[in-house]
Amino acid sequence: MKSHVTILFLFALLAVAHQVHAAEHTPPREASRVLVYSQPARVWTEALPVGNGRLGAMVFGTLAEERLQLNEDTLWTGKPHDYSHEGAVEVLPELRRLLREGKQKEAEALAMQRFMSVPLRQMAYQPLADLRLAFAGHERATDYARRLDLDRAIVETTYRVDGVRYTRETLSSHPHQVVVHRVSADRRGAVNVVVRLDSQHKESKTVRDGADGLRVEGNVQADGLRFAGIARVVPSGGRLSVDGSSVKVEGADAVLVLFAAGTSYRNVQDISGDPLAGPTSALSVAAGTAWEALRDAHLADHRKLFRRMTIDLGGAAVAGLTTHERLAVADKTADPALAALLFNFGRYLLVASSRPGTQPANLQGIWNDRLDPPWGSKYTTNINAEMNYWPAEVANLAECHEPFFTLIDEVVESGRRTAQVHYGASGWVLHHNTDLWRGTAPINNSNHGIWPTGGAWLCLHLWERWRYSGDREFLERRVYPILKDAARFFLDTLVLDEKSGFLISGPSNSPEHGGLVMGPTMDHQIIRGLFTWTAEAARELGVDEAFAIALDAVRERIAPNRIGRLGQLQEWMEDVDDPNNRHRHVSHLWGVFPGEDITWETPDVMRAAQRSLELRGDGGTGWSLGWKISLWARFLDGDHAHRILMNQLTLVEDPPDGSKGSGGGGTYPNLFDAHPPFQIDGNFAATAGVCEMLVQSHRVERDAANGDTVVVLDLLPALPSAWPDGFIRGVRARGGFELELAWRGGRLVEAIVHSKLGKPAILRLGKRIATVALPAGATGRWDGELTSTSHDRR
Ligand code: FUC
Repeated sequence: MKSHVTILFLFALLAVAHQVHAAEHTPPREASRVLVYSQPARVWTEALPVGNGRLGAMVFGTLAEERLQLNEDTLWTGKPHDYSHEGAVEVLPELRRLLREGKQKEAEALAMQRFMSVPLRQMAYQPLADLRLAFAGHERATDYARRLDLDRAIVETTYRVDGVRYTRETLSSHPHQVVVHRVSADRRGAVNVVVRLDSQHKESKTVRDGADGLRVEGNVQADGLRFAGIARVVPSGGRLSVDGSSVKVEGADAVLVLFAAGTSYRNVQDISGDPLAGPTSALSVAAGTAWEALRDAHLADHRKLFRRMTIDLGGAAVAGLTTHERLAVADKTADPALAALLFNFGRYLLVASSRPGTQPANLQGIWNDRLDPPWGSKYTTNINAEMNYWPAEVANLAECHEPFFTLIDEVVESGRRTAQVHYGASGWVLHHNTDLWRGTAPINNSNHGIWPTGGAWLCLHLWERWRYSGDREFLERRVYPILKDAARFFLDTLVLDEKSGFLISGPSNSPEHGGLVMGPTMDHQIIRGLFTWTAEAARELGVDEAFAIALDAVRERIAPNRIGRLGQLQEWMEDVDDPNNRHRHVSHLWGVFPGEDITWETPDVMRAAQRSLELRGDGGTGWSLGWKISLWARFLDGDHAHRILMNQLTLVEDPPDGSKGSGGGGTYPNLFDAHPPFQIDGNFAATAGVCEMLVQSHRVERDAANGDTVVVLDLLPALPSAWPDGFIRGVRARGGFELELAWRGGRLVEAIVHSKLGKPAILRLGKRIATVALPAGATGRWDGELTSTSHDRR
């Protein structure tokens, strides 16, 4: 072990297990947990999302007509398709030659003709249907309130009409696979409603379904996916009548509207499924289940995930303000609970958009109201799709990561073909985007679509799962084979740069900046990472020693990070960074976060990376801001990270005319991240960023004698002065740890460490360290006083 000034020790093992367990059942305070509004949604980005991973609804809470805008996560344009461009590999040497000769435009033009995906664009995620519930006369409502309690995952709208108090509740049930909308009143027989169901798709039709339902069926395109949605109306008391297009309920005490949907998607290759099969069976169960039972099953299921973490960043002077109003004054009011609310909202969204067996969260999670959504609401892999999953392990929602692993399995298959057809290479490759059909070839434009390291970045997610879980079987079966083949692709495609003598990647680009080039810094960081993880995995599994040695050797020959004339980290091989450039992508800082190519072990490179970030400024699109939070956390500057988080909490509003707001990044009234337009990645990045500010676990100490590594649990590494008092519970750390930290006046007062795997670790607070040696399953507690400032550990 490296020698350290070990000031504290005393890591007492105490029987705190039951205490930790009891705490799991405490939801966070209301200001950090509940979104509150005093008006119905005027636009989609004011409506509130619910989701069960697969079925999403945006709830408007509108009075005369409630609208639930509905999605199902497998409804996309297109059909099974191989996007590779036959003969692409023939122009590869020419592309490299042109780029070496500085003929970028010629290279881009040639690539557009011969190297790009067929067709050039990938397919788009689609809306499915809308449920509309007409409440005659309710536009006269008073005492209106609308809320989303993140601990309940139920949108609730309450108001009075003519002295009657109405309550609407909407949830998307994972256990029952239905969206449930319940309307009740505090006077018997007061619920009157007309339910309609429609779809934006031209080729769709709504018909009566049995004695109490409506069914919409259609297809996205003639030879594409078919879909079906069924709404069943279950009144308590009153009269129900159905005609071809609506279900009418009069004089009921309460009404349940149950909605289920499906498509003909079976898997990437097969769209011959029966869209009605899933919804029919889900509804046959749900329609016979009482509201209370549906609700309670939903609450139990949701809370099992959501309550694994609690955060408190301090109080708020916001009593009586709506969430919309809190956002509007966020720059003038100390409201740390708003940051905690955004943190919790990110966890809520991951639970709602990504569950085992569903599609992974796309650019909009699962919520999309447009036939032509921004960027197709696809999976952009040069930052956005990965960002969606940044919180998955650290914020204790590991099972929500699984759909992303399945996507990786699928792009490995299509990516093998792209590797062969476009590069004549073994292994697999994914460029900067994929879709439901798992396209892997370069899309859109050669000036940014040809970026071969998307797949390698996905490998980091598999690797992180292993580091957090220590699941050796997962490493052996799922992680290693995929990493190995990703690495083989780069062994085959790295080329020698005569000028520098290093191996470089290319043709490629530094996403999405500067056009087609050879050797962008980001590629080299990712490939070095991939080779490191792959070699480490091989050694852990005791296989392929020669391959691991080869990876180590090649890794040393890849172009290193370079410091340029401005003291910056160079984004490219040449020192051409423009100090006035504020581009949203900070690709060359991948090595700082989420990668670990650059750490404080090499302070000069770390400082250069920080200089690059300073030059790019504190603005950006939603996701760009989200990224900068974690970057500043890794630079150990909590106040700067907090400043960026506050920039993200800038209110952005869509105009009521249906157009989309523009400008810098921020947050919509419903807390959705504003690129703008809405893009969910920034929400997830904010959650991950807060974790990174409070705990970091990417560093290891190496035992000089035997080479064993020990994880360093860095406590409050970037605590901002704006959060002097608080606690976080349930945050995970690499090496199989779960932590609970409490701090007061900016000083850590208690650290509770739960070890799942019984691995050793070093607790680190500033320059002080303590050794953790807990057996698997044990919990230890340190309650002395520790001081943390964000700079003293460099
Ligand atoms: C990348 C980004 C854009 C946007 C898109 C979905 O292309 O550069 O800002 O987030 O993905």
